[in-house]
Amino acid sequence: MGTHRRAARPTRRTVLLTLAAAGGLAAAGGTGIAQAATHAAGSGPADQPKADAVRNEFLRAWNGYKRFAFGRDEVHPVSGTASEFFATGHPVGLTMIEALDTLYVMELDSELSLATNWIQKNLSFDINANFHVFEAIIRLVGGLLSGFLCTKQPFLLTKARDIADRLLPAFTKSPTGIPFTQVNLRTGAVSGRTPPLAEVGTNILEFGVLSNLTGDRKYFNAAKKAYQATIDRRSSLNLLGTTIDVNGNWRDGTDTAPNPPVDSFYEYLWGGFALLGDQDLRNWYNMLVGAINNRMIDRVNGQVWYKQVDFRSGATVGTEQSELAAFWAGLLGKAGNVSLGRSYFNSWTAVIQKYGLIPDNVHYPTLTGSGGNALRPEYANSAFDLYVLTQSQTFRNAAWNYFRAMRANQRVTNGYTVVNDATTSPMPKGDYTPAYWFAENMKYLYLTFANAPRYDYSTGLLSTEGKILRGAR
Ligand code: DMJ
Repeated sequence: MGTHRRAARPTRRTVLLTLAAAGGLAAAGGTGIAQAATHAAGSGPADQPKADAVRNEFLRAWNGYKRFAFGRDEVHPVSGTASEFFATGHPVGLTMIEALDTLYVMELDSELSLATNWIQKNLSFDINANFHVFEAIIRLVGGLLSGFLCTKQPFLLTKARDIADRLLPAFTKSPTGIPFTQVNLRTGAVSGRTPPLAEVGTNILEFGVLSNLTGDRKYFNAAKKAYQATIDRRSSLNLLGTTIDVNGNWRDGTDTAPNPPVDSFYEYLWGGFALLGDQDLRNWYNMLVGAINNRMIDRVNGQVWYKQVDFRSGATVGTEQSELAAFWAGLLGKAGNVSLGRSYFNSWTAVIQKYGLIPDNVHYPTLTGSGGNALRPEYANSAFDLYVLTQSQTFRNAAWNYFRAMRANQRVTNGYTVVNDATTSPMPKGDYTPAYWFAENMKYLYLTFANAPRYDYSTGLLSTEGKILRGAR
């Protein structure tokens, strides 16, 4: 294998996806999430110069990782140092695991071999340290699974199963099935009794795929039980709080969707239905997101935002939006409401037009941003989702503007870095490339422009961490 790159397939792989499966149930009322609609899912013809530009920048940063942090979790490209994400002193080569399927779709095959060889020879999860369950599932289980689905190398599945088995006590030791937040990978000791909702639900894709690949339902069953235990405790408005303890008691009274730390709880209801065909997940998505869209949408100056509400009374308690919520635009589209997804995407585009990069937080009534920019992928994620659904050049243009702003403000000699303040000019640079940048930002951008032959745009499905869980070819 080499880093030689085949020409992108000229043919457009387009199929009419009937999204009626998600449709009908919540269409009443205008703000329902699922409309009986069909959309052409495909890539459109490649925009090769832009795809190449993205791939070159990925490779430049990957070389920075190899130079300063090979075998470590994450790179600090300015100082030329490295650090661990999960546990100090216990590297798991996180950036390599996160990058596997990106290397695959970019056809960087010699780099992919380097990473898989390192994983085969060096990666062990027999670690006497607490690992964060949610992060380990989306990054490590998901990364190894997508690596397996791309390369078919069996040891990647073996290692995915190994870490999943070590994480499973977080679910099985809970009285309700709502997971503890931390597990000691060697001893199985659990800790952390109050997960936010994203940490409760963001596992059914990885665990569902693992169950399908191994024939053992215990992974999927644990994930679904956690969802069921939480959704059973919804309010009479069909809204949820933010944090719930392992005994099933709410620890706050605010529904903050689609912001973190609840964001991907909802993403995985739709994704779990789309990938695994589970009808309960579809019905839960429609019920909960229908209520969110009916009660929490706040239209300000023609823009769509989501206010925070008391989940029992529906009373407004906040008007903030996290940058991470930008993924919601694509989710709405995938689940059948392209029109609302487009509107919400436009709100985020207004933030980009004002600041260049999206700051961490936005006070949306005045469109005032605050904070840095952690090289996050959510806007590019939605641009990709909406582009695939519509093939509208609008979303390719938006993705290109996002890429150009990132290149202008966050590029350093050996890669890319977070910035500490995204509201000033120039933006003060930090010294850190999060591993998810290799998994998400650059994959979404590349797939948006490339018409990549190794990705099936008509059936593809990516996890919350940008892992290809269906559609590798
Ligand atoms: C990623 O780890 C995942 O997208 C997760 O769901 C939330 N945020 C980060 C990137 O911003």
